[in-house]
Amino acid sequence: MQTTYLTTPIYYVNDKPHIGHAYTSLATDVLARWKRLDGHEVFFLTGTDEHGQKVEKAAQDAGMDPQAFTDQVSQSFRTLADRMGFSHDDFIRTTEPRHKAACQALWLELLRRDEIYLGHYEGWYAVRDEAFYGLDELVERDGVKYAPSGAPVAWVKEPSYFFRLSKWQDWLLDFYEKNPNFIAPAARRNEVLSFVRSGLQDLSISRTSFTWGVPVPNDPAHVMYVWLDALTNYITAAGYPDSAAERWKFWPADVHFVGKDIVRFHTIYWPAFLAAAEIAPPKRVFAHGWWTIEGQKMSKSLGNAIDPLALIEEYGLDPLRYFLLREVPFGSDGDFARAALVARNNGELADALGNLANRTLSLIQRNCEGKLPAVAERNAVDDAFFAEIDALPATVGDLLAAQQFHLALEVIFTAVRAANGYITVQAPWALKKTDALRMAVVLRHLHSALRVYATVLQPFMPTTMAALLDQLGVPEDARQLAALATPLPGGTALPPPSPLFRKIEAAT
Ligand code: ME8
Repeated sequence: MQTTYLTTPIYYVNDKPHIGHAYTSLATDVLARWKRLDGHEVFFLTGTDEHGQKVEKAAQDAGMDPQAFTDQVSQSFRTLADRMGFSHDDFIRTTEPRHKAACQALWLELLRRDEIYLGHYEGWYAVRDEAFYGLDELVERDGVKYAPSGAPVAWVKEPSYFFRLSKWQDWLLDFYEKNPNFIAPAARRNEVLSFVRSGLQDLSISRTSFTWGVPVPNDPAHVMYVWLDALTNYITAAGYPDSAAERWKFWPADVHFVGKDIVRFHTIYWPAFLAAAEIAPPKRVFAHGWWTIEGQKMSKSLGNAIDPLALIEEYGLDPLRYFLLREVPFGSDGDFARAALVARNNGELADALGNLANRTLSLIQRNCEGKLPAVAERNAVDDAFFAEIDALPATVGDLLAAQQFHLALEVIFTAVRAANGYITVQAPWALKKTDALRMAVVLRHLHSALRVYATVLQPFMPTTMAALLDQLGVPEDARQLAALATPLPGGTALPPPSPLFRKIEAAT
């Protein structure tokens, strides 16, 4: 069986989750579900990043012990994953013993290969990003220096172990060249290339001014730099350092989904650490864009961070999942506006898809005694209608393989609109008296089309599409992509339809 390994970033537990975190994991979930539908054995990993200065400080601010604090905040990410319907196979926490063991094993391997040396770090550090910056990257306002992310930086001076990153510069450039799909989208790839070409310096990979981290083996005055610790999670979960582990077959990861803020860590440091330990690098890193809220940056100080749980409560889970991936091209920045969610829900889900299903299934109830008409021949008009539908699974598969979620939804809904055109022109309600045979054929064709839409939309809207497939009479073991090749037998009894989506009143 083909394997697929997909990951989300592991999220910092300094604060509770918001819509940005839900977004990255949602995209990963949709691809994981699609691959399973396509017969792959999937390993989908998510989790929380619990060490480092930023989390330690958040625990102090909350007046809590860091472990108790991370236990609590990590749980809120787990709750989010459950409420968003994510289908992850593992939820990793970096404070778990398995992860500490993997980090220490990787460290010792790098040390053994002379990829690490002890030195002294002096430079700029942003706790908010947990990142080191060169002076040339900073801007100064009112006497404070800021990183490009907007995070303030502070001068750090402490003994530190270094990773020989500079040594891997040429290897990295060669790797990017040979693997043009490693970094997507192209704009991000170009940024990384120019950063690496401008020259890499060795990377500080331990800290001594605080203790909340994985202790460096044989030198416990140092804790590992949180990004070395965090990135290692992707191999911890696959069983590292045990290459005989059951899950090691999933490595290298097929796609690491990340936001554009953390591209450098995933596409420079991570493949370099792995190459230095002679571990295969991941196949692809996709960096999506940034959500703003009603035109404003989401921030703690503005207090406008959107709680996904409240949105689920307000609009329902599947309309939210649909909207997030439909509204904005995956890779671009986007704005979260409630009016846009309402418009997509009402126009595309309730009107185009919901009404099509309801009209078709109601006619089958009323005019065909609730039984699915037999498989029928296609005439020329039907052939034209089905050309697009027959190609849909392959087209959607190609678009999802390129992480083009919005385009996948666009082609599916173009096909749904074509079916609305077909039902209007064929007017099966009028055929009842004039040509009952053709009426049955048209309804059967519409049913077949709906089965395709529901099947390919399952990864995006699992609950609602399960309900639609129930209404279409598709047995649970016939919901894979491959099952589309086998038509349902004519005469299958269909339950009376009920509405799939509700229209949302726009706020005035
Ligand atoms: O960076 N729009 O964790 P983090 C879109 N622990 N996506 C957003 C977003 C927004 N406004 N805000 C956050 C870390 N995200 C590290 C990762 S991985 C080995 C370690 C998403 O809690 C986006 O995916 O700051 C971003 O990369 C991630 O949350 C950052 O989460």
